[in-house]
Amino acid sequence: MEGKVALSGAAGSIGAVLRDALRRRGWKLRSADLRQLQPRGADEDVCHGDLRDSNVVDALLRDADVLVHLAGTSVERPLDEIIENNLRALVSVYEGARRHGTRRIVFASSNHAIGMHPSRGGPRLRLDCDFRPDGFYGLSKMWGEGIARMYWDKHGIESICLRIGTCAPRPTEFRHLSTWLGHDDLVQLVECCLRARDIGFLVAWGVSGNDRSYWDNAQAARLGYRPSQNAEAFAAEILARPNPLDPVAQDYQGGAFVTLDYTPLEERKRRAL
Ligand code: 15L
Repeated sequence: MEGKVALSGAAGSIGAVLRDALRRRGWKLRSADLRQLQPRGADEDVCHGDLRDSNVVDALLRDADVLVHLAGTSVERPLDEIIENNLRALVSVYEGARRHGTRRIVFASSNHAIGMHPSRGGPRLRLDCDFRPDGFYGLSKMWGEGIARMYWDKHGIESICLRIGTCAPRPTEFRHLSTWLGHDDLVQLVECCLRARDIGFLVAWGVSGNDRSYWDNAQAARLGYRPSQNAEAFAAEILARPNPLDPVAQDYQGGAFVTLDYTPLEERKRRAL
């Protein structure tokens, strides 16, 4: 699978890392974002616009073997915005993949699809754990993984759903000791997703080799991803600082997303009286 790679959301924080790194590694890119981009060389062409529009999707997917789909709302937002950007736009993208015979979509899912799992006391979560979304954003990633599954089963479009943790140059707080995905590992993981053969449908955790990881990637071994980064290297400095999360957020894997629009236990008890 060495043809052109379409990259949606190329101007976002993860997109910007991949855009440079994939080109440096010899991939030919079509980079897209809502905003107009300038091509960075002969190995890249660009397009822009709203992916709910099928003409924009056509421009994105024409002659592309594989799409790395990062576009969409990436934080908790009002439901209508999530529905438009993450639900409707994703159907539009997969319908485009049918029109263009796109072989594979690498879909940026998120740990927030499982964010209500407790952060302490259990074994690492396997990829077949229950969905426990921590908000509308997390719910939209369940939808995304569901769409990916359906378009493989019904239309033969391959997907790899990456449940990304905290993708950042370095971990900066206690939760990140578990959730961090370093940039080198991000690039390695995405290249594995581009190169792996006969994947069909697969879900993988987007996480570095953190000693304190919440997640177990054993079921995604056939991707060949071997993380080289470990948040533990930053543990001493992080542990010397206070944990910025409130006590409830500390109890759940989704961290601060959990306590947005959250009913505290005391209030639930009062209601039950
Ligand atoms: C995500 O899915 C978000 O896009 C990002 O903003 C971070 O909050 C990250 O998860 C995380 O959980 O740290």
